Amino acid sequence: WSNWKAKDIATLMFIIKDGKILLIRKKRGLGAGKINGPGGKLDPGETPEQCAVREVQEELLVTPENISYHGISLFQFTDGYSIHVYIFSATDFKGTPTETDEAIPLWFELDRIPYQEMWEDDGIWLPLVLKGQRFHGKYIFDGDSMVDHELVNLGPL
Ligand code: 6OG
Repeated sequence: WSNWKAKDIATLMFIIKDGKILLIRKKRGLGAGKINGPGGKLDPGETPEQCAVREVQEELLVTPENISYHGISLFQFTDGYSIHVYIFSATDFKGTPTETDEAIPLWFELDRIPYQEMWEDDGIWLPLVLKGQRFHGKYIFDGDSMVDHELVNLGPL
């Protein structure tokens, strides 16, 4: 992984408020059909946090507030594709989560997160987001299947 460089850089944002987490059913792009956090690829000149906010605005028409940075997840697919994802959470937001061309908003109780409808890696690191931890993870995927992973917990935010 030392000379590894991702093809794409992207973000994920998890809004967690009143004991619930705001997820999306993704309508297009990588992982279409799955449940995930809102997020997407970095635009030129944008910081990861700016991208994370913009993507939630575009996908759900809400603006996350009181944002924390949790760390990165690196994904290598066996077909050669790779993506570096910066992960954020927020404890508040402005606006009303609204369906768009890209996503359907879904709220879940924190003990009912639908891991079976999410990317396989989420079950490994999303619990650390909920616990307010920082972390770095690396994951190898063959299509939709995770074939290897390494996760380092870096402690509290
Ligand atoms: P767009 O195609 O929407 O950007 N993403 C992943 N998220 C999780 N939880 N696990 C993965 O494991 C992922 N691979 C990609 C990052 C892609 C979006 O999909 C996320 C971005 O938010 C393989 O522009």
